[in-house]
Amino acid sequence: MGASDFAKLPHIGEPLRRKEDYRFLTGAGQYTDDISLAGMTYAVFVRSPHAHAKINGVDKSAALAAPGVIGVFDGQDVAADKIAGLPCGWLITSTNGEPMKEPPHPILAQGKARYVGDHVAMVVAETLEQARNAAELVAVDYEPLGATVDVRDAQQPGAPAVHDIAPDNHCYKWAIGDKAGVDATFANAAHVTKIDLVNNRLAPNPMEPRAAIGSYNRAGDDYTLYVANQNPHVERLLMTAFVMGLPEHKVRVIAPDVGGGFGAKIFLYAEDVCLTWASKKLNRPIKWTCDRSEAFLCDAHGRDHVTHAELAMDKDGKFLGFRVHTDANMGAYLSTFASAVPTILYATLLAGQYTTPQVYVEVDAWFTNTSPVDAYRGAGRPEATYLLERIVSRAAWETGLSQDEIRRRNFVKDFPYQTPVALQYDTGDFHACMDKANELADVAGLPARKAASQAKGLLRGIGYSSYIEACGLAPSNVAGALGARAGLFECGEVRVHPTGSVTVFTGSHSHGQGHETTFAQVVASRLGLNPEQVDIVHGDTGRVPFGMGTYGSRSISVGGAAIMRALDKIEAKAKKIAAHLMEASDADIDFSNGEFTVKGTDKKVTFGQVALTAYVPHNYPLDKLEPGLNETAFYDPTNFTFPAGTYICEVEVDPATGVVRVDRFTAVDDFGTIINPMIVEGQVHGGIVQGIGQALMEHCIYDRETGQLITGSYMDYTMPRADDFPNFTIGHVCTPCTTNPLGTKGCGEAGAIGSPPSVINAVLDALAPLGVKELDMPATPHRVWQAIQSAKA
Ligand code: MCN
Repeated sequence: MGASDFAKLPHIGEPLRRKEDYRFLTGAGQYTDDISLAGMTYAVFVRSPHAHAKINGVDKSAALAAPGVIGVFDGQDVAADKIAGLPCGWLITSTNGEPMKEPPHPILAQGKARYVGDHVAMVVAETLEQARNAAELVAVDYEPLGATVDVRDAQQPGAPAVHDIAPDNHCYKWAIGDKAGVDATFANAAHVTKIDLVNNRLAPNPMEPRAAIGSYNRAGDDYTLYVANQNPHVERLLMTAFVMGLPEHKVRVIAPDVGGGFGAKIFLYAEDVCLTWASKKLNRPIKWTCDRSEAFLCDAHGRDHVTHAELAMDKDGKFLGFRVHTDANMGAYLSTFASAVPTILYATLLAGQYTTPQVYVEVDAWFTNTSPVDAYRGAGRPEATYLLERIVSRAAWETGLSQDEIRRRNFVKDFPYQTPVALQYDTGDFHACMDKANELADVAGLPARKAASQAKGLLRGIGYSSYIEACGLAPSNVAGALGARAGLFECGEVRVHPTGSVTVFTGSHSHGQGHETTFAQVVASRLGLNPEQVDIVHGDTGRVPFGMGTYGSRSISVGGAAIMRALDKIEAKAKKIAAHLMEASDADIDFSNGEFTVKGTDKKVTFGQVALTAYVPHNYPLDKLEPGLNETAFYDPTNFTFPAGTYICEVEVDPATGVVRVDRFTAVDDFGTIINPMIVEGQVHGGIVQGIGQALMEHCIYDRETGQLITGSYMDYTMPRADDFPNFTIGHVCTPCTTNPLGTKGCGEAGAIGSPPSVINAVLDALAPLGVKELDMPATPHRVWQAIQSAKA
C-alpha cells in the first residue's frame, strides 16, 4: 500500500485518546521498581567523591561484616571474572585516518576514578537500608589528582590526562565538507557573520529514574534483566556479546513500563551489567533504583559544545559558505553512542533549510573528568539548529534584513535536495511553514504588542528558528560505512488470533510516546478493525523477535514501517484464503475496510472469517498454504525522514531584573502524514518545554577547579514547569515522507530542536536597543542582567 492510500484510511489522523493512559493515570503501571521477585536483594553503589583520583585500594571488610550484607564487589572482582568494559557503538575515524581513542570503560573503576560519581564498588544486602549503611563502610584509599571538566581546559598543554591512551585528552578530530571550497567562498563574500557560542550541558531528568533488577536462574543457567531502558535488544546484545561473553539466548531483557527516557535510557550502563553479573555470584535477584541526586551524577548528560562559526553571504544576503569548528565534551568515558552525536548527528545537519552551497565542519572531541555525554532528546540536531539559527538571525541583524526575509531568501525549494554535508532531503515546504508560522504568531500585531510592553517598562522581542532534523537514522549499510557498529532496521510481528483480534510485537519501545495507541491505529486501519482489537507488545526480548529500540524519533517511521511490511504479508496470505473461500482467483480479490471482495461481483468475506479459517482450516487449500495468520517483517529504511518547521517565540524582558517571560510561542512543523494529532501535539509540547528549559533555565555546572557537580539537585538545577509557559500555538504543514510506506516523519524531538534558538533570538531582539549582542544559554535573569550591564559599560 502506498503512503497516499495509507493516509486516507479510517483511523489515520484521528486524535484518539491514549489506550495506555488508564493504567498510567490510575497507578496501575508496572515500572522496574514495582517488580518484586522472591529472595530480592538490594544494591547500592559506592561512587567516587573525587573528579579524578588514583585508587590505591578498596577495603571491603567492614562492609562485608555489616548486618544483612551478602556481597561487596569492586573493580578487582570484575577483572578477576574477565568482565570486559562497556563498548562504544560508533567508531569515528579521525581526519588523519586513525581510529578514535577508545579507553577502557570498566563497570567498576579499576585503578582510577575519573569523575564524581564514577562507580567504585557495589554493596548488596538483604534490605536497601542495610546496603546503604554498609556502603558507608567501604573504605576506598583515594589519591586525588588534578581534574578538568571544561572542554577548553582539557585541551590546554599540561592539562591532567583523563586516560593514559589519550595524554592530550583528545578523542578524535573529524571533519565533513570541502574545506578549500568553503574557504574560497569567504574570499568572495560581501559580508561575513561570525559567532562564538556554548551549547550548555544538560541533565536528562526522566520522571522515572533508572532502575534495574538482575536475576539468575540456576535451572536454565540463564539471566533476566528488568531494566528501565529504551532498547532492550540492543542492551542485551551489547551486554552479552561485548561485556559478559555470554550467548545472547541466555539473557532475557525486559523493559516494562518506562517513565520517560529522552535518550538517557538508550545506553548500556555499568549498573545493569553489575547487577546481572552479581546475581549469579550470589544466586539472588538484585535490585537497584537510582535516586535523583545519583542520577545527576551518573546518567549520561547531553550537549556541551563550544563552537566558533562563520557565515559568508553575497550582497543580497544569499548564503555562500558556512564554516564551523566545534569542541565537544565526551566526559570521562565514551558512552554507548557518544561519538556519533557531535559528528554524524550534528555536522550533517548544518546545511539546515538553506541552499548554502559550501559547508565545512570540523569537530574535536575531548575527554574531561565529568559524567559521560551522549544522546539527549535531539542528540546533535539541537546543537546544529542552535548554531545555525543563531548565526542566521545575527546575519539578518547585521545586514538589515528581517529574520524571516533572510531565511526565505535562502530556503531550499526543490526536492529532493542534496546538501553539501551528505544528507539528501526528500520533501519539504519551508516557505509554507514560514507563512503559516507568521500568520499563527500574528507577527503583524507585533508593533502594537511592543508598544504595550514598552509602556510597562519592558522590552519585547521576537525570535525565529527554521529547523530541519533527521530522524530514523538509516540505512544500515551506509551507517556501517560511517562507523556504526549496529544495524538500524526494525522488526514487527503481526499475530492475528483466530477470532480476528491482533497482537503486534514491535522492536520499538514506548516510554511516553503513546505507541500502544498509534501503532494500534495503523494496524486497525489496515485490517478494518477497531484500535481496541489490537494490542501492542514491546520491551521484552523474550516476546519480541528482535528490535533496535526507540531513539532518534524513529519508531513510527521505522518500527511502524516494519509493521506495515508484516501487514502486507498478512494481507497477501489472507487474500489467498479469501479467494479459496469465494472460489475466485487470488488476483481478483480486493481488500478494504475489513472486507475481501471479488472484483465485479457482490461476493465478500470478512477479515474475521478469514482469520478463523486460517486457524480452523477445514475448508482450506492445505496443499498450497500453511494454516495460521502470523507474519514477521524486518524493515531497513533507505533514508532518514526530515521533519522541519518554523518556530517563533515572543518574549518580554524586564531590563531592571533580567527576567525573561515567554509570552507567545508558535510552532509550525511538517511531520508528513500524522497518525494521531493529539499525541503529536503532546510530543511537540514536551519538546518545546525541554527546549525552552535549555534556553532559559537548565545547566549542569561542574566546578572548574574541583570538578564537583554544583548543580546536583533540583535546588540548583532548574527544571521548567507548566507555569513558566504560555499556551503554545501549534500548526502543521504536510509533505509526506517519500521513503517510508506511511509518509510519516518523526515528531518526538522536534520541539527540543527547534525551540532554543527561537528563544535566545527573541531575547537578543528584545535587548537590541540596549546594544546586547552576545548571550549564551541558559538566559537566566543573572546572565541577562549581566549582558545588559556589560553592554552599558
Ligand atoms: N506520530 C504520529 N505521526 C507522525 C509522527 C509520530 O502520530 N507523523 C506519533 C507516533 O506514532 C508516536 C509518537 O508520535 O506515538 C512519537 O513518534 P516518533 O516521532 O516516531 O518518535 P519515537 O516514538 O521514536 O519516540 C522517540 C522520541 C525521542 S528520540 C525522545 S528523546 C523522546 C520523545 O520521543 N523521549 C520522550 N518523546 C518522549 N516523550 C515522552 N513522554 N517521554 C520521553 O522520554
